[in-house]
Amino acid sequence: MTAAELRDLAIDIAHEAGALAQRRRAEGVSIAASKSTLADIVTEADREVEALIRTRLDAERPGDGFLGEETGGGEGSTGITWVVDPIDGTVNYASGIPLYAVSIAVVEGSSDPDGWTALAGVVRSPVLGETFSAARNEGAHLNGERLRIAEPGPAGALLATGFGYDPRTHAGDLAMVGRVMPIARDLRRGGSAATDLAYVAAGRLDGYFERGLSPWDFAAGSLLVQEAGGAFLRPESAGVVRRLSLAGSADLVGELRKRALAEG
Ligand code: LIP
Repeated sequence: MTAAELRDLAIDIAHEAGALAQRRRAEGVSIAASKSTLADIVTEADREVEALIRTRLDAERPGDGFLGEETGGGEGSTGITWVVDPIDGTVNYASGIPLYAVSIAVVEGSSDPDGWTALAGVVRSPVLGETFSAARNEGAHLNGERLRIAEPGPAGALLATGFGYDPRTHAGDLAMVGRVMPIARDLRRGGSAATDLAYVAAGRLDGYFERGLSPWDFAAGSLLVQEAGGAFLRPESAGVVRRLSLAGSADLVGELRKRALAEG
């Protein structure tokens, strides 16, 4: 399968998965458990949506690897791995905030972000009816319209960020925000990294920065940004806990890197 064919399969699966998430939302959300901290919840729907995606892939791409937020996974025999966040923005989802998305990426070479090559990515926002998609060297699109990142205007960069589920990390992240704000026009905290990255690709946001993302949070969004002419960077070495993720134009990412990593 070509990258474009893998993208189209991911789009089809993400649409079905998004519809299921929306149905379960309408029926009422039940919290299944807390994970790393009390705030880090998983709903029954997260698990059910991931199971649906996995079942589709087992049938249509037997032999491929899988790495999902809820069930983990492993590498397959084909060298291709699907990296899946069934509902990115779970707290939004559980709270009735419509900013959540199904994120599906297809990578080759490794299931480790430092070693993989992303081939295709889809971020499906079911409530807003938006499908952000990209295939390697084929560009990024929103519902078929080609996407291009934006450059910050004279008022500064419109940025998004996020905070982890461990309250002990909040002071450090807020200090980082303080170092970055001098170049910002304003800040958004949307609650879904995949959606934030899709909005950077679409030129709705100029840039994004956050510590501590998991591979499934950025796998699809990072390719969207790159295929829309932007840069996605995780500047620190693999051993750093809660690594920093940056997205935007190459110049903005350079400025974000300098400020975010400056001794605070
Ligand atoms: C969330 C990210 C968000 C981040 C949260 C969490 P989840 O992913 O999308 O940007 O701030 O801490 O990681 O848990 O909803 O899949």
